[in-house]
Amino acid sequence: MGLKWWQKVTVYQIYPRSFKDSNGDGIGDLQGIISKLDYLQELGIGAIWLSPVYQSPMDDNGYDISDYEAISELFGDMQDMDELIREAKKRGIAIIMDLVVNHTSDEHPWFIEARSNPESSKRDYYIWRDQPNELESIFSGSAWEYDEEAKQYYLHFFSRKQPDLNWENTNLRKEIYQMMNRWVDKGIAGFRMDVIDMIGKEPDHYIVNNGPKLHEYIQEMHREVLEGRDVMTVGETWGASIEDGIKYSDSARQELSMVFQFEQVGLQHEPGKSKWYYIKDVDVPAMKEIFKKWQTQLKNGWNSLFWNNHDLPRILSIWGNTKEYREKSAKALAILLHLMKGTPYVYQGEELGMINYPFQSLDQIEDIESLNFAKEALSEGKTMEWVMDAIRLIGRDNARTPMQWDDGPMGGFTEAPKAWLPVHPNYRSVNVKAALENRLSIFYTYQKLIQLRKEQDWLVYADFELLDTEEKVIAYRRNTIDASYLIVMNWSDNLSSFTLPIDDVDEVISNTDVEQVIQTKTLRPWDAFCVKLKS
Ligand code: TEU
Ligand code: CA
Repeated sequence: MGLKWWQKVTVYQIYPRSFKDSNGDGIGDLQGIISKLDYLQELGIGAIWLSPVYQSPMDDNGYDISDYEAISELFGDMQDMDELIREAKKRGIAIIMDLVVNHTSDEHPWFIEARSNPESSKRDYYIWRDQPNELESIFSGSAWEYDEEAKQYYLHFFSRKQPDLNWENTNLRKEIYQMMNRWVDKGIAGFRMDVIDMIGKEPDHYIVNNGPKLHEYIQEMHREVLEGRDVMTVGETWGASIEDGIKYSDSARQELSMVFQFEQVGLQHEPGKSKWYYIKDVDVPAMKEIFKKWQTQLKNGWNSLFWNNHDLPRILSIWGNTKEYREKSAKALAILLHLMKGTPYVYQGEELGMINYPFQSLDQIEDIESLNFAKEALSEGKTMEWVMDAIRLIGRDNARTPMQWDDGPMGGFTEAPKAWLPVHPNYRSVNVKAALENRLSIFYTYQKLIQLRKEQDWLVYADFELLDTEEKVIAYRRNTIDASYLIVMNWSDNLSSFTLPIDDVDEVISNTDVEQVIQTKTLRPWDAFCVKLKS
């Protein structure tokens, strides 16, 4: 099998609200993104995953869509969108749209018609019951909402303004595929599919993810939209096991290019509990096992590689070091991840080493998931301190504070005196302008990793072999028939011992003095490197 274009690119995720504001309303927009395409080209990325820019009442920042084929006026219009696709293409950057088809907004015309008329053909596009069961919403509370107009309960796994779609309905599926086709015709290069593992749900049987018809629907989508088109698709699949990963991404099965699996993210919370019961200390041995599994057992499937997205805490704040080793730990985590097998993703600001925001009180919080959680937790007797601690570490707004462009007012994000979320106070030193001026910045480590991905095919092909090392050290080899690469990282603020198998090596990338590691057989805090082993 020949290489696919999406096996050699790095994807950059943009959260449009927070990337760059062009018109001074404190909210990022499409023209803002267009104005920064040269920057992204310099970073070297091959695709942008654009979080939703569709028309939306913005109850969940655009993941509640009221028109799949219109652009929210907050972000611009369809002309701006066409311009973005065109301008990105000129710079060798493909646009991947976020596809949110597990649910719509309650303001989508389908839902408006469905709730108002039981006879309408749209009624069955959603999931109605006379009585609710015990299913809970991921955003707290019951998953069922009584609708006065419909005189029935409808299902919503996210906010009550995000009614779930009923994928059992053939016409609904057809409408979705037609909409997707029109987007591909427009020149986009693929889709990131929001909670796609939920579309096969069977609410009466408490089946939410991985329902019995899930893969049937995805194969149908493949036939109706993706077949014969050179697009890339990535499914968001929180609970995917390795077997599920193979089902989705083995190309012979004609489903998706790859999925986001979240097993490593699971190490951030106590097993079996909600994400708000966090574990800050990283379990490095468990992490090694998860990497080993996904790197070696996916057979003909394909991985995605990521630390961050718009739902997760900034990686340095939970698993790196935000103080004396901020830059070094950022580079270490990047080197560790990007040299594995799979398509790497960079979330905006990750290439600068952005960190969580020091939120002080609930009135600084915008995210509906955090606000609903706070309300529920406080009503159950939890203290405000406990709630704020959890939000500060795990809350989604941490990933959503404005991108830091320079050391001017508002970090260069907006001309407005205030943005929709506050700018992180570290913007004076952590910003794009400063990063570009410093050859040793985190930015250039990412630039080099992205370049390697484009140039060196072993990153795609080579086998993965986990090495047996000290607890806090992760080391793996990538082996081809005629070459072997060694990647090492010390996930620690302390020294760790490590002996290279041979001392005649060629350095590929590092954040340290590899010669010194060889001589002292010691890794200093957050040391990371890749070397080609000679002979
Ligand atoms: O996220 C799916 C999802 O399950 C998240 O809500 C996740 O559990 C949580 O945010 C972890 O922090 C997708 C989108 O990525 C998210 O932004 C949306 O809010 C959600 O779907 C609904 O569309
Ligand atoms: Ca704006």
